[in-house]
Amino acid sequence: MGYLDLQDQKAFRHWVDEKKAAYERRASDAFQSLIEIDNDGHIPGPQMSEMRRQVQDYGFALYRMSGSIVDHLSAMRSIGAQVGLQALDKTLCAPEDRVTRLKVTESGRSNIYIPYTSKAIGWHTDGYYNPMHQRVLAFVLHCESPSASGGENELLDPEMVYIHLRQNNPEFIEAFSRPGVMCIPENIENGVLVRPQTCSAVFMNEAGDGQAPQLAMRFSNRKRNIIWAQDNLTREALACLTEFLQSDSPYRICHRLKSGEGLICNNILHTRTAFHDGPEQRRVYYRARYYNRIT
Ligand SMILES: O=C(O)CCC(=O)C(=O)O
Ligand SMILES: [Fe+2]
Repeated sequence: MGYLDLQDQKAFRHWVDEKKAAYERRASDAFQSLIEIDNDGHIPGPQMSEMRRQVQDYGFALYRMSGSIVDHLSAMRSIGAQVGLQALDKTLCAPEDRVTRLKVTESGRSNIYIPYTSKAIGWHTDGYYNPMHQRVLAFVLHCESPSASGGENELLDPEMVYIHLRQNNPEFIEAFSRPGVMCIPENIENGVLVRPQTCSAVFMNEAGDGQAPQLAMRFSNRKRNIIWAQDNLTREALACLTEFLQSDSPYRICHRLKSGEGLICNNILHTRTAFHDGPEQRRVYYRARYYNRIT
């Protein structure tokens, strides 16, 4: 039982009411849209409670470190550790470090991943191509230095997407809960298998036995390199989802991080707009991915 159970309409309706009430609180003047923390990343007690509350309500929280910051990287690691995030994702690009420095790569390589360019990135959750035993359930995105212009992030809580789809047609949830609904083909670079094919559901409940539901989502709106199940229900579910992502929903939050600001989240949907680096104003972000959630 619980609000992710399609049979339990009562729990679902109650949860929808709670989620909507949380967005009404967001609109009030008292709402802390940037939680102030110390310049070494330490999160004081009241701010910690607020951060956890916001992650519970919206899937994410934004923080701002006050004062001059000596070491952005260690501050960001400390932020993750304080909210209980431990297992850092080993990415293709930062195998030894597990925290990725995102900035425009100037080398002449033709197959640079989009995050290392100044291009826009469409709606996705992080690590949507990861094998099932390395599911990215949370990430921290921290800004050391913003671009000269552009490079905003839009954020959307997968729980609001789930609600929208279920209210349109509960069968969309069934379609998106099938473990093979979305497949990412293997990745071969220079003849070497870097990653095997991965198939998964879009919506997963990460809760252990007896725990409250914990919705996780895997998604990318890229057209290339994603093989969707070829049935009508999946096609309709995907159309409904895509339309929602393109619409002006009140649950989408847009923010451009300034130096010392960051996003901490349970791997919510996000985008990035294209940006321009100036000669003395280059965008430098850090990104850390985790296999556990903020609870
Ligand atoms: O650069 C950004 O703002 C976000 C990058 C991103 O979403 C990613 O690397 O997965
Ligand atoms: Fe991302």
